[in-house]
Amino acid sequence: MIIDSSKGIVRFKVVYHGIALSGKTTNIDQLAKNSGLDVLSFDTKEERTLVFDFITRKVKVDGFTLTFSIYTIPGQDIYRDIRKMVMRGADGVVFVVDSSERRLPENKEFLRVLEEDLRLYGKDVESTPIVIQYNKRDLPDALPLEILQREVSLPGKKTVEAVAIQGKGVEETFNLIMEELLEKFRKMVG
Ligand SMILES: Nc1nc2c(ncn2[C@@H]2O[C@H](COP(=O)(O)OP(=O)(O)O)[C@@H](O)[C@H]2O)c(=O)[nH]1
Ligand SMILES: [Mg+2]
Repeated sequence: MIIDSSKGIVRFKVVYHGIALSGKTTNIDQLAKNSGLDVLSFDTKEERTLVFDFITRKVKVDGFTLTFSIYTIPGQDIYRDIRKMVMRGADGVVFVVDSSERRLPENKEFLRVLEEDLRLYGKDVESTPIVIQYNKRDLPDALPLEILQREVSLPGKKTVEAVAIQGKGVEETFNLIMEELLEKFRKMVG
C-alpha cells in the first residue's frame, strides 16, 4: 500500500494467484472489459500462456482516490521467479481455484505455494486479505462446493463461486477483495 497524502491517493496491489489455467487471466480480461480498459499482457513466445497481466482500476471513497493495480501470476513452475517478482508488495490476493475434480491435488498444493510466496516478503495468510474464488463452476466434473470449501480453503477467508468465462462472479470477487483492503486501510488511518 502506498499513500500519497498530498494528492489523496492510496495505491493497492492485488494479485490473482492460483494454478496454471485456473482462469486468472480470464478474470482480468472481464474486469478490464467491464471498465473499458486494455490489459497489458506479457506473452511467452512459444505458448499462448501469459507470463503476467496487468490493469489498474480507480475508485473514489471518503475523498480518497484508491488505485488498484491488478496482476496475475504465471502458474507454471518454470516461471516461479516471475511469480515471486509479481508477488512483491502484494496487499491482497485472489486465489483462483479450478473446480475440476482432476485438478484438486494441484489446487491444494498451490495453497502452500501461496503461503511460501507471502512468507518470502514477511507476510502470512492470516494477516493478508485473501479471497478464494472457485472458478469454472460450469464444468461437468466440477466438484461440489462443500468439497472445495473443505479441501481448498483457508481459515477465516471468504470464498466465492465463479464462471469467469461468462463473467459470473468476477466483479463480486473483486468487490470482496476491495472491501477487505478498504477495511484494513480504514483501521490504519483510524
Ligand atoms: N469452462 C470454463 N472455462 C474457463 C473458465 N474460466 C476460464 N476458462 C478457460 O480456461 C482456460 C485458462 O484460462 P486463463 O484465464 O488463461 O487461465 P490462467 O492461466 O489462470 O490465466 C482458457 O481456455 C479459458 O477460456 C470458466 O469459468 N469455465
Ligand atoms: Mg494467465
